[in-house]
Amino acid sequence: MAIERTFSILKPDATRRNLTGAINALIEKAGLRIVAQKRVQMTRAQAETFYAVHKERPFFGELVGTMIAGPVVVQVLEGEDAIKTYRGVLGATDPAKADPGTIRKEHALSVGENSAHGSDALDTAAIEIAQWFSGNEIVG
Ligand code: DAT
Ligand code: MG
Repeated sequence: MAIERTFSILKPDATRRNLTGAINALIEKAGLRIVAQKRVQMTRAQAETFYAVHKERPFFGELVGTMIAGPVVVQVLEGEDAIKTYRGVLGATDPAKADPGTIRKEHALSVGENSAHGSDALDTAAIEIAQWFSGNEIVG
């Protein structure tokens, strides 16, 4: 295992319900350090680029609409095995299938409004971090 960085988004359903602190507490409890964080309103173009891998999926329009429905908090998380660790903290994509104690089990509303995003691999994490943060905004 190694110290990694992963990219996280606290989605509009989380900011709308004032849950960013509760989610950050779960992130920090898992040993991940929030080394960059900012609140932004995604544009439609930014959301479409971010989720381009899903553009042929039937839920793509709903997904983009959900991501721009309100502000998000974009983050870089650092720690041991951060990508896998954070996917574990997130829980399954569908909150009904997520384990107790995970962000999605405790806070998500539905598959579409599932409160947070986490990168799925080292290469996608690097791409996603670079999309949202310049190097000097990340302070480890
Ligand atoms: P994850 O966010 O767990 O990596 P994913 O990459 O498969 O999941 O999908 C990206 C997001 O798209 C997911 O967080 C919520 C949305 N999504 C996925 N499957 C969906 C579905 N069947 N209906 C509606 N939204 C869906
Ligand atoms: Mg994904």
